Amino acid sequence: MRVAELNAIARAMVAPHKGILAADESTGTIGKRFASIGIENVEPNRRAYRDMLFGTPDLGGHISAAILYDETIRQPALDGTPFPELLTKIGIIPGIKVDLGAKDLALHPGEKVTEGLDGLRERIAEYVALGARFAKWRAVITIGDGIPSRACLAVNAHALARYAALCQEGGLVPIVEPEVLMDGDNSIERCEEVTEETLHTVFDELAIQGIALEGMVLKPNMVVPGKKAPRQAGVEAVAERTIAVLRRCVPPAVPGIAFLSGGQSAELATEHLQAMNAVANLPWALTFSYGRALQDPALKAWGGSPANVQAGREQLARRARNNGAARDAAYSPAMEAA
Ligand code: 5MM
Repeated sequence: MRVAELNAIARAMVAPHKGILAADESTGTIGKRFASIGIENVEPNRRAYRDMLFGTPDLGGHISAAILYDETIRQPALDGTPFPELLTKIGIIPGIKVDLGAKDLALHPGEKVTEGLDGLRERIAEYVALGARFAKWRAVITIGDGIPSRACLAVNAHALARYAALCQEGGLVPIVEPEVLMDGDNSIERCEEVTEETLHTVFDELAIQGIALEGMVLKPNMVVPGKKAPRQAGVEAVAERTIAVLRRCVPPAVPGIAFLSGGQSAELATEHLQAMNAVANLPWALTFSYGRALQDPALKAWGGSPANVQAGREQLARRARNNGAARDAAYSPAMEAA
């Protein structure tokens, strides 16, 4: 596929008023989400849950694209329409998580490397035939004593770039997701340092492997202190440090940056996005590609019961609307009451 076509898809993924719904939880991860509301992790429940999400009226008004998991891209909605077809009909671009998860990195205790490159060319061809227009691969970087190591950054950046090359060759826009986790007790300064080194390493490797930056979307973490850090940071500090790091590392040829939420509360993730978009003259579109921060309120309201489908959809619609406003720097917390 030509770079112009990849670029058109990437720009549509980060279009004004809109962002990306990350609904690509693997079977293990969705099991943890379901456990939090006491429902069983079986195929009919996963199908009913994704049907609840994707059936939200007017979802395409604020959701540009949805990331699916292998099971979901092959699954029909409750009315029998395959999920990718249902999404396309309502103006949402279907995409697919193609990594096979983060595994322990040999000789580097406490660190991970994401696997899934073997056979990826063939899997991409199959996903294109199933309707996918973009893909996602997530690398996980942990902050701790003496980590991340250079080895961890190098292997994860290399894998991200090889994945991105296979995607572009096969006609999919790669979402490149190097996630610096926010689980520890580190300071915001340390997160800034590690995020900067991670992004530099990733963009070096993307350049080495010939990736067309115009045909990709970056999905980074925001620069935040670890969840267990004694000193938390205000919204403005997070926005300033995140923008500063992105300006140092991300070439303006990249059409858009779609943040992960990483465990932030739903409303805080929206406030952070708003504060970043309030900064003038950014060289890229800045939007959301949230999983938990879009889905958690809907998951809780739904609770696994068909009687609560509408309640769940109302919660997802609210998060999509408010994050869509933050994408345009038009959000205020007062909108939560509306
Ligand atoms: C939706 O969650 C994805 C989970 O994938 P695994 O099942 O492989 O762990 C995850 O990659 C997600 O797309 C991003 O981390 C963004 O989600 P959050 O919840 O951090 O916004």
